[in-house]
Amino acid sequence: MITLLFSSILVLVSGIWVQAAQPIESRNHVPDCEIVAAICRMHNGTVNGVIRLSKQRVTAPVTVTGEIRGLSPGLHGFHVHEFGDLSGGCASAGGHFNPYDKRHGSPRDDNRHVGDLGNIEAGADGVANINIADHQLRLCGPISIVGRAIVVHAQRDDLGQGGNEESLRTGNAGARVGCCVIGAARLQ
Ligand SMILES: [Cu+2]
Ligand SMILES: [Zn+2]
Repeated sequence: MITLLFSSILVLVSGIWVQAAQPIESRNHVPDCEIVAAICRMHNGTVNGVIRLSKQRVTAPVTVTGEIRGLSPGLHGFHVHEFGDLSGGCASAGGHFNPYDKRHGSPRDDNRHVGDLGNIEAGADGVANINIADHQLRLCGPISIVGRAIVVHAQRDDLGQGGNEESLRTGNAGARVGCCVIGAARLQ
């Protein structure tokens, strides 16, 4: 009996030790978090391009890279919107993805929508090169952006600094000139 008790304590203690000895990344591994790359192909008339998203490690930011053509030169609001529903064009993508019920802001703010990626800038040729690294975006888990939409706006996002109510909701970025649904992709 004492032997049984002792061996069960030993099993318990060694179990705790094994768990503690695992590196943080594998302890945090969630089985449904296998998507590490995603893609969004935009083709809205003249506004088109491909955006790739990926996360190389658990602790790494999500990178958003690619090129969008056909924009007017200058800054354009660039966000993840709530729904991957483009049945009514970009309008049916809903508002900025905001799972924590925060206000609109800059990607550098803590108080921001998860979908707030700031602005992209098109050159005189109408091409915007995108190269963003963001720590709030997720490609898996309960606040995954896979299946949601990326929207590009006609105007610049004021990042919540516009001094009016709309600034704290949308950044006054105006019409939606391009959108696409974020889908799972092979990691490249
Ligand atoms: Cu938007
Ligand atoms: Zn926002």
